[in-house]
Amino acid sequence: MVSAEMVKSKGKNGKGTHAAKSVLREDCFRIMNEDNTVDLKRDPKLDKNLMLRMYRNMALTRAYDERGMMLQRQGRIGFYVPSFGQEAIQTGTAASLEKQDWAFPTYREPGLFIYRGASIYHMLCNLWGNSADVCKGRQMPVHYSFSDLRLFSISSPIATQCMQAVGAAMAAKIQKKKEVAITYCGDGGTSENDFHSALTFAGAMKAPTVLIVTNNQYAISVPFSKQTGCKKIVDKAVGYGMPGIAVDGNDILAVYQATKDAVDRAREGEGPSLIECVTLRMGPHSSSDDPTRYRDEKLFEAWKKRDPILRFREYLTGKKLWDKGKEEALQQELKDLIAKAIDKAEPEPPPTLDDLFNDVYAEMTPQLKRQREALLKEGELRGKFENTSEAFPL
Ligand SMILES: Cc1ncc(C[n+]2csc(CCOP(=O)(O)OP(=O)(O)O)c2C)c(N)n1
Repeated sequence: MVSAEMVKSKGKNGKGTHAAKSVLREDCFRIMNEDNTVDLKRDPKLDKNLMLRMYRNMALTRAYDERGMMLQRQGRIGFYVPSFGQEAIQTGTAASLEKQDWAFPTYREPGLFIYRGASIYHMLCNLWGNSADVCKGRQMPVHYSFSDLRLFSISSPIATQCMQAVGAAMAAKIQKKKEVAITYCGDGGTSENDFHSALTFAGAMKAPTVLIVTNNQYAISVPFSKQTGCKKIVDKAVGYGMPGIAVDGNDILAVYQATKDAVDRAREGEGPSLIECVTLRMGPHSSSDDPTRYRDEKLFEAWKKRDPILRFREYLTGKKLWDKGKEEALQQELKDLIAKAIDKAEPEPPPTLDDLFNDVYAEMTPQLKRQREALLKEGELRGKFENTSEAFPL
């Protein structure tokens, strides 16, 4: 098994092996060549079942995103955030974690949730904000939360999850538990105070945490060049006293290897790491955004050829682990799986008014009780106008 550090240091010698023209920054750690082959010496030779699981996860994430956007365009859900092009980052990092580890993701990591075992049905229930949703409709859509899978509820204010992850990592360290906390943020998130506070604490306390920055080159419409005076996010690692590595975010083998090394180091008490996964956001920021108004189309076309799913499929095909028949069967299976989950999730009833007040405290406070009673009364009164066009009080 090669390690990210080994290959990185060999990068200069091996330059010729992957120097075919790429839009990717030169400094990025990569295992796959631009033609999606892997040189024998660099091949991490991952377990076949692990690789097939990773491939399925990427394909399911893509299928889920496509369906999510479609549901929004059909007016069946209000909002969606796709993660097109970022499937290798989500899956590669997720695959490097153990069950006991904690994850503090952003809204653009559905593949992490899927890999760790979140059901598509429950994820869809979040999109509808219905009564079967884990949070009973009290979170934003696409802000999943699965505490049983150690997937922390997603924060809307960007980068706030970085501090939460470092706190969890510090707690694990104090309790002498072999648990690692991984967190994610975008290039835009690195301009937030929380990002810097998180790195300061993580470095100073040697917290067992891995900070993944997905540099997809845009924060909504703001290009990376306007985000920081630094050329690379990874350069910031040195200032906080931790190792940093930039990785080809569209090369799942490289993402997995770099994250696995960092997770292992954190678990062994060697402290935090910063990983910059370089990619391009291939879809809109969200279903409310039109990227064609600000996107560099040439860049988009160039990265389209580096689709992480296509690249990994070609690698697996070269290893005789995948073929056309298997691909067709998988696509059908995923289509059916999502359709079945939609059929079950869409008709679930909305949350009750009561749910606004439940689950906040173990015992409801007197103030909340009064507010609840007042609202239920209002609801009953409004109920009398059910057949008019007047909207429900919420
Ligand atoms: C503190 C804060 N400021 C602004 C916003 C509005 N906002 C939502 S997403 C976003 C862009 C984030 O970009 P980036 O961190 O690069 O992640 P990406 O969306 O590209 O995955 C902004 C500015 C917010 N949610 N929180």
